[in-house]
Amino acid sequence: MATAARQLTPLPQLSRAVADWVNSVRELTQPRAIHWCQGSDAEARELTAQLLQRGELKALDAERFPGCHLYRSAPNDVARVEHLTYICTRSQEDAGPNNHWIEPQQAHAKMRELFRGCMRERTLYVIPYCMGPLDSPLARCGVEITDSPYVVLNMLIMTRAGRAALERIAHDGAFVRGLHSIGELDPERRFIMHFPEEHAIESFGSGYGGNALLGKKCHALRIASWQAREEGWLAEHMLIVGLESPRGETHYLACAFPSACGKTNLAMLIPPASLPGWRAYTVGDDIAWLHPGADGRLWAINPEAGYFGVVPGTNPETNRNAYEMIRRDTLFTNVALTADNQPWWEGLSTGRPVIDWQGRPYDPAKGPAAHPNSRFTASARRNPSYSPHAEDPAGVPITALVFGGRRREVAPLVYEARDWRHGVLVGASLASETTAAAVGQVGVTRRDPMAMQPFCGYNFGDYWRHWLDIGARLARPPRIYHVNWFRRDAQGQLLWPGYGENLRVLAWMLDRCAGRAGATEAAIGCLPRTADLELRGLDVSADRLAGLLTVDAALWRKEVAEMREYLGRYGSRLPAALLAELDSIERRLP
Ligand code: SAT
Ligand code: MN
Repeated sequence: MATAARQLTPLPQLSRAVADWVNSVRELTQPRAIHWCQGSDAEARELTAQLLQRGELKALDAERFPGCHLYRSAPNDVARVEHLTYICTRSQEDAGPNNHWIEPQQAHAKMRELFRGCMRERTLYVIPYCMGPLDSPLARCGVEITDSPYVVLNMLIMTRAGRAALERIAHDGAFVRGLHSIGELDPERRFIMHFPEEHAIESFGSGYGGNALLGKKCHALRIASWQAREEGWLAEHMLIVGLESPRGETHYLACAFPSACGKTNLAMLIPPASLPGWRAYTVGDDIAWLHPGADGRLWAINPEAGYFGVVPGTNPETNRNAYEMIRRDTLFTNVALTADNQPWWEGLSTGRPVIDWQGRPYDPAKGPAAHPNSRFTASARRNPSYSPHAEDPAGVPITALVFGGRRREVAPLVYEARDWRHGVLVGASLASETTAAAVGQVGVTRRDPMAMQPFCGYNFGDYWRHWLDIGARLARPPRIYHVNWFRRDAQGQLLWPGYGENLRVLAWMLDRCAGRAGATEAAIGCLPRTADLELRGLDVSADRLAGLLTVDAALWRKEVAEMREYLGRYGSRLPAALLAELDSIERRLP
């Protein structure tokens, strides 16, 4: 690789800033060689071959999974580490109660000591990348420096990386600096630091997902949310899906859910056979950058070029598109293996695991065969439902915004906010039961406003104010909804079948936006009556439907009180408008 490195002399017009930064990192980290990523297929093939040779990647059954590989992370490095993730702003108030904070000079000093000499014997990879279509004015660029070839392989799939991005950086004159080293993968020496005021990221000691693929959560959400406030747009943890109705109209929705709550499945939704004439097109599955357009609508791009999706549960019934997509040219992380070298995970009805995600003989007593947060990395272009408009430089116009959480009770299947301001409160009120995507206890309810709790790069109080300001700039704002696919009955049974059937709820929203569907007004917003939903071919009893659509006033009083307590933590930074909205809900509750 060291020789390949020399082939790409940094472009003559390469911004001095990139060259100077790479030089200063080289002096600090002392790598054996430097490799400038070009983004070619040949480069990805060569890197893959090296990792196969070093035993860090394993080729999967070439007949049934052509071009697919398995990577096993360190067993203590399998998810994001929110307790080790910091926002380092000069003033702690700017990071807010929603973030861990360290003073920036102190953070830099701490990280400098960790990075000092850490790449001796290693190659330093320079990955110039563009978040968003290369020709989109809404796209923003970054450069990640890493010593992990696994990170490079992922970034080559997840972003537009290489020479073209470097050219765009030279043209833009700006980029986000992301410095990453796996260090010794020691959880005691692991930190993910963000410096929004400097548009910089420093990540040490983890090689996994959101901790290490710096274009994703670190740049496209934490730093971008800050950039977005400076520049007048929104960086959100949202999928973007286009729905074509039997009338032939296509509308786009952007939907926020916490990690591992089914964003990828919803983005790739397959309409049920009983709803003929509908089609779904994926624009993005995780992150949306939303810009007010000259026409008064909100326009969205997906900054990413691939999917880093949860594997367990993926099967032909839950997500046929993903199931087909990951049968070739896919990088699997932490799945199990069958005797004939096929990847295996919980939720598959065929095959049998013999080797678990840690490479040990599979023993059910030791836990699941695939890690619950095992992932696939696949190019978006391989998705059968990839939208023909996913790469439009202007993005796609958003008709509705949807917030969703994983709640056993309280939140009904769906409700509609009265207006933008109420919608911002609905987003700010989002709460969800935790999943395996982050280290920590699974299944406890926590507040996760806009599904951005782990990802907002500044004080939530300022962020909600920014949301209100954006709404004020939109002559034709999207309507805002809240959904809960995860409501359960008293016995703990899920009430709603989910997956493709979710289209019935989305179709109601789009009909509402077109002024075609009815609703009933409740204290918390508007809900569909059973008659307002298209239920043809759906096997859900009237009792269960009633359960899904009830608003329990006593539970909601408690919810409102919890919200008031939660919002109170933001003190003077909290926009008064949100409290006024909360008061108005409380007044309406019977
Ligand atoms: O590890 S990632 O942050 O990329 C995945 C997720 O938590 O959504
Ligand atoms: Mn996510």
